[in-house]
Amino acid sequence: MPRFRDTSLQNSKPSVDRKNRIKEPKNIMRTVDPAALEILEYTKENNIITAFDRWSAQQPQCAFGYQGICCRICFAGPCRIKGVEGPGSMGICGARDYTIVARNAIRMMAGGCSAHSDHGRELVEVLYHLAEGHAPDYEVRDPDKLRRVAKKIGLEIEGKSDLDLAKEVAEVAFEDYGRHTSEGCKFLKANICEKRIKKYEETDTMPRAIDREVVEVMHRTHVGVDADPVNLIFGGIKCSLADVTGEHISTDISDILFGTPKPVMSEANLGVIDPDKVNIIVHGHNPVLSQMVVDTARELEEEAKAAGAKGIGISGICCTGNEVLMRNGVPIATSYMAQELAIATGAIDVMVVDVQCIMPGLRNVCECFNTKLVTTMSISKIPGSYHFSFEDSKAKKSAEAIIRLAIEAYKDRKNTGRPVRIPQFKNKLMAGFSLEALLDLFAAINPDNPIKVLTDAIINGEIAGVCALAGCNNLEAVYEKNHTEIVKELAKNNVFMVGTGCVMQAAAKHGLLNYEAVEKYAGPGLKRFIDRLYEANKDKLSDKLPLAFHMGSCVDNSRILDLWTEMANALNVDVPKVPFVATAPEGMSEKAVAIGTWVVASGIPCHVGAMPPLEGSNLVWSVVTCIAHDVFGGYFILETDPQEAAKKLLAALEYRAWKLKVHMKAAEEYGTELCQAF
Ligand code: BF8
Ligand code: SF4
Repeated sequence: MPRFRDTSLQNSKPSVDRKNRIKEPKNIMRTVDPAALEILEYTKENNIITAFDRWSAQQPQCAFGYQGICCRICFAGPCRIKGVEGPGSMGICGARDYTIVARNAIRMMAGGCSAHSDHGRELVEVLYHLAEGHAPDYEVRDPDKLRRVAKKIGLEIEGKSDLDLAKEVAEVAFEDYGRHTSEGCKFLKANICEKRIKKYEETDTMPRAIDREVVEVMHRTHVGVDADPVNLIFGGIKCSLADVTGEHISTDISDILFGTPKPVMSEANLGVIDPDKVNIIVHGHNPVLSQMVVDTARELEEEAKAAGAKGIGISGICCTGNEVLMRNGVPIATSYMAQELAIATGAIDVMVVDVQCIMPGLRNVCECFNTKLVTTMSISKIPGSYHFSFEDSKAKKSAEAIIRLAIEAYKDRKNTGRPVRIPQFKNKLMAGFSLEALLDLFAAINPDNPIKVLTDAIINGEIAGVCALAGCNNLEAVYEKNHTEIVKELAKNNVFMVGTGCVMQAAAKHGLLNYEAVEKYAGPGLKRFIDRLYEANKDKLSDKLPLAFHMGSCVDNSRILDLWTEMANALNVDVPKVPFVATAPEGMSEKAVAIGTWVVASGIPCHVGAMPPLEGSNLVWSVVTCIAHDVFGGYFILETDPQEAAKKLLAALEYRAWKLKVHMKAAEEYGTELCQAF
């Protein structure tokens, strides 16, 4: 770990111990979101069970599982680590706490990698089928991005048609899933700096192929294979770097097929729902589905009006919501933890879902309100819901059928006079900041070297550094409390923030993604920086810039990796020297575990605000919070208190900015190379 000015922050342990972490477990009103609170009052009165009730019913949760020392890898178990000595200190096979914790953790990484990468594979397949003429409803909407991506991964682009190039890009991507040699994944190597490539090669963490690394994790964690916690964790890192490869493929191909996001205005929270429209919520992750629903809805608007509705109202939840927000300005209904509460407004006609973060509990709530729940992917079905198979060869037809189902459900809702209750809370937001869009803003100030606008602002002390906001909701933290408190605290301390996923939906819902938030919360340096960016770009922006910059869905964390890579290259250092931190204030999913791990392996301090199951092994704990820094330059900050977390993030930024400036000054004064130590 680096040495901070405030030595009290040096402690790698969280400020609150396990027993005191959860306050009032029987109170289900665990949120600071006023819209969610209003609906929770209603669900409570009417005995409608949601995640908030189920979380409370699960308390207290099993302490073995919570700490990661329950092993169910073979059915001689389950085994639990019951003490520090004797036979009870090991599983039946002799696995120690450190083996069990490390094995469980890297299996989570493999789960995350599988989810992100299979999402990416769907996109590669659409691109490939499009090039082959078998996906007629899709097109290359951003041919410039296609050429940029092709060039980056080493393809010759001159004289080739879009479709020919699309096919070649898809083939390279397919190869990244199943290569048999060990030269490393192309979509990873093309997007990281030379020094990181060397680091991963030296530490044997360069992924060979995405599928292979997932399989290897499953193999090495099988009963009686890898028992060495450090070796296991390095295997997990390799798999997590395969995860970011899959994420990068997802982002690049989504941009090629659906367009690279540009700044766009919208709104967020349940108040965006208009009861007089045919209301469809798109939920899940894959834009292959949601973008088609959005495009098709525009064409069927008249049918909805003929049914007596004002039109078709689409809103989003989770990352597919972020995808269509970024490219079309589709409003955000809410985020992961409140997905059932959106249904409990009574105003939703169809919720259409694809994959990931879709609660099975939705089905019962839909039943109460006659909302049609539509699954679309063969690997993701929910008993009792409708299933409309979504294949890229007939994507538009499926989208039309889903929208017509919603129109029928709307008529039914109006005929039965079903009451609706829509909390009147929503906030204006600006999103759409792909890396291209961000660099475009910087280019208005420095056209020759746009990224220098950001790095200079750090070097001259105007801003403290950059923080990436990412991740989920977890009721261990009060819903959206960690998110909002951390954003406000970092803003006050002049941190430039970018972000993805449910944390950005929280920020949007709470009015933190607009200029009013800059006026209210930004420290003087950050405000000056954001104002300057706006002044230079005001001709092309429809509003002033926001407090934090929404970069998209969770796979779009790849855009954030590109941002720190640009910064590292501009500063002529490796990533661990860049004043950049990350936080998942309410992390929850396996995907978040994989992301956090590649963030750390990239050389970035990464805070997680809900406790991952690691506390059962001091050894593993010290590897991820301390030793990781020595090897990769990044490390985990595991801290459940949002104010303490903000202090630790700020300390990490202060340390990095200070050290970078000292080294830059020394290099200048003595005419030496810039010191690369971190
Ligand atoms: O991929 S932030 S709860 S929606 S896992 Fe899920 Fe977490 Fe939300 Fe998006 Ni990401
Ligand atoms: Fe128990 Fe070992 Fe089987 Fe795990 S792998 S359940 S520790 S016997």
